[in-house]
Amino acid sequence: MAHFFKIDPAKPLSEREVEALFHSSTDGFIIGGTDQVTAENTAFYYERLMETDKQLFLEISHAEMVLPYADQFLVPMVLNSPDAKWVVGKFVEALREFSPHVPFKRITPLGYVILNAEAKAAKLTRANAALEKKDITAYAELAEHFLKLPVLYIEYSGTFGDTELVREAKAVLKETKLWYGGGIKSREQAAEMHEYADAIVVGNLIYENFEEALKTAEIVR
Ligand code: 1GP
Repeated sequence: MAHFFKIDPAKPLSEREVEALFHSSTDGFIIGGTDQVTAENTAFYYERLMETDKQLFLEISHAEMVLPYADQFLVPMVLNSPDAKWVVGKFVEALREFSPHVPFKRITPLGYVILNAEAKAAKLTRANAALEKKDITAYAELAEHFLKLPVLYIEYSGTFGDTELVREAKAVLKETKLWYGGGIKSREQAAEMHEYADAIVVGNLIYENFEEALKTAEIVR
């Protein structure tokens, strides 16, 4: 069971806040965002956060975010996009360009299922967010048995998700871990989702209510 903070390189964090995040109970940090993410702001936050003794992942949503010195990369494949570009196409392009210098051992592919239709990532990838329990179970089985992905990421960014749906997905997973992210605004919500997911990810709350964001990490103490 784990808790991660998602740090958006396009949003400001003070030195004091970075220190407080370091001293929180979280298991680690994922640097990732959708808008206005550049090589410069990604490097700025990566270099500040790399002093942590917690886990630190760089989630790649744009090629310019790739920092060669980063230790662990997360690569999201949007399983419920109808556009193959977001499932495999982008990665084939990147592999063509960077082969044979791709550090496969430092890359964790994430099978994203985006379930908030209003989220920017959902719009960008045209993800089919109108999924029923049977669909989400099918995606979970696809991730585990066909694609053999290490992580299925249920993404509700901006809104708190359906715990029942998360529970159904988790019930069919054995090897593949379930990470949940989206709309966690309190310690209570963090604890609730944490019952079903192997890891929860807290993003926007860091920028909306910093003190409450810190409290969400206490659930893994
Ligand atoms: C975003 O899933 C994360 O990718 C977290 O979502 O910003 O809504 O917490 P929030």
